[in-house]
Amino acid sequence: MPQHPTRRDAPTLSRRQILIGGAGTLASVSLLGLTPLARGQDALPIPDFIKWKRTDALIVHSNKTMETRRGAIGTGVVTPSDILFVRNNLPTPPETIVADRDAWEVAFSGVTAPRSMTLGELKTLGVETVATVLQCSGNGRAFFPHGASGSQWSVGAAGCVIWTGVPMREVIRALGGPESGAQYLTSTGGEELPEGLDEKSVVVERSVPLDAMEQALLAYEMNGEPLPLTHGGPLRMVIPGYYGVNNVKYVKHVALTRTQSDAKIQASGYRVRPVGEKGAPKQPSMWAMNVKSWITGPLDTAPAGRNLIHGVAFGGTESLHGVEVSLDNGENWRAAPFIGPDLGPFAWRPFVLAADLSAGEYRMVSRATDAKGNSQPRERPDNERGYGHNGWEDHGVTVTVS
Ligand SMILES: Nc1nc2c(c(=O)[nH]1)N[C@H]1C(S)=C(S)[C@@H](COP(=O)(O)O)O[C@H]1N2
Ligand SMILES: [Mo]
Repeated sequence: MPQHPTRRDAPTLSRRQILIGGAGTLASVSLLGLTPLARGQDALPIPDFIKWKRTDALIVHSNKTMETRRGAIGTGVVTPSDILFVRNNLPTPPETIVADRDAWEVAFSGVTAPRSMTLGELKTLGVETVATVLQCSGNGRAFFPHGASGSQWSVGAAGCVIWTGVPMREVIRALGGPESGAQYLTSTGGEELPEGLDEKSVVVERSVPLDAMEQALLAYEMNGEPLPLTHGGPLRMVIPGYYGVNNVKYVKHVALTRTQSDAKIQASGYRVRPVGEKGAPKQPSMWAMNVKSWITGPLDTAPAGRNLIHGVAFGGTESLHGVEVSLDNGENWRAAPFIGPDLGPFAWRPFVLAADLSAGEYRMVSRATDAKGNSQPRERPDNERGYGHNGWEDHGVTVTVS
């Protein structure tokens, strides 16, 4: 049975989170049909578009956001599609867009010979498979005490997924190469935008530095199956090692651009800034992910004796050097071996530490280090929107052994 979140997993909402900004914000939230954040997340109804999922493995935060329960991850490397988190900014497009997948069209611009291509044609250009961690920028937001606005993700807005798709560099080559001066790869989502709202304020359009193109895929399969509509089918941009938002679903336009998109989601959204400040283009954008790990079991209680303490670790755009586990909130650390196959630098690695535990209360934490020597810090990186949390202390679990 999947475990229910502990109190640390589901902190009480502050007044600020319930009010989410001023009157203008509330108006646009209701226009988009978002369910406001509410207490008692477990009581929220299961939206139709995720009825195919194992909903007992998910925590539903709104009708467009749901995360994987900490205890549902298990010790396999790949996150099954039916427990993977979902984060939609807009209503999910209709099933009709996956009725004839190969007919899906993508417009390419910012290249020597700009034109549109169908998915059928794209598939003739090349194929590659990559395993990546898909993680929302705000995964861990619930641990910030200042009440960062947005989905109150604990650890479950992340999964390790195998993508198959067309390498972007092959597509650009087929189109005669980048136009001179191109610096960013800009992808636009294909959702129909709600009427009456300024397009730039709602469109999912993200720019990443052009060198990310070397690894980028236009993915049409996820975990060996046609990409589900929920996760961006028929076609999605995958930027290995980058935060979720850059992995644009239902991608309909890919442009090599001199500047970053002026869409809100790029210009002021997903910008790291001090608590209390507004987002602006000069602040760091949520691009490459940082090194991170967390324990996935045991949770809450465990029997005295031998226990297997397990979790997941990843290095963002770097491969991992290792991971350590502490049973006393960081006083003493022990290296925890990885298990299972290494699916490459962008995948996560499950780890397991065997420990003989006597009765008592344990604060179990984990700390990963990447190949460049970057380790998870103890503290959370305080910032207005609660992005990029990889502090090990908040991510620990308290386990009563008896
Ligand atoms: N077109 C489109 N792409 C999108 C989004 C979206 O709402 N629309 N959400 C982004 C965000 S913020 C995240 S975290 C991931 C979530 O991917 P998933 O829903 O497949 O788990 O998709 C990204 N790509
Ligand atoms: Mo996200």
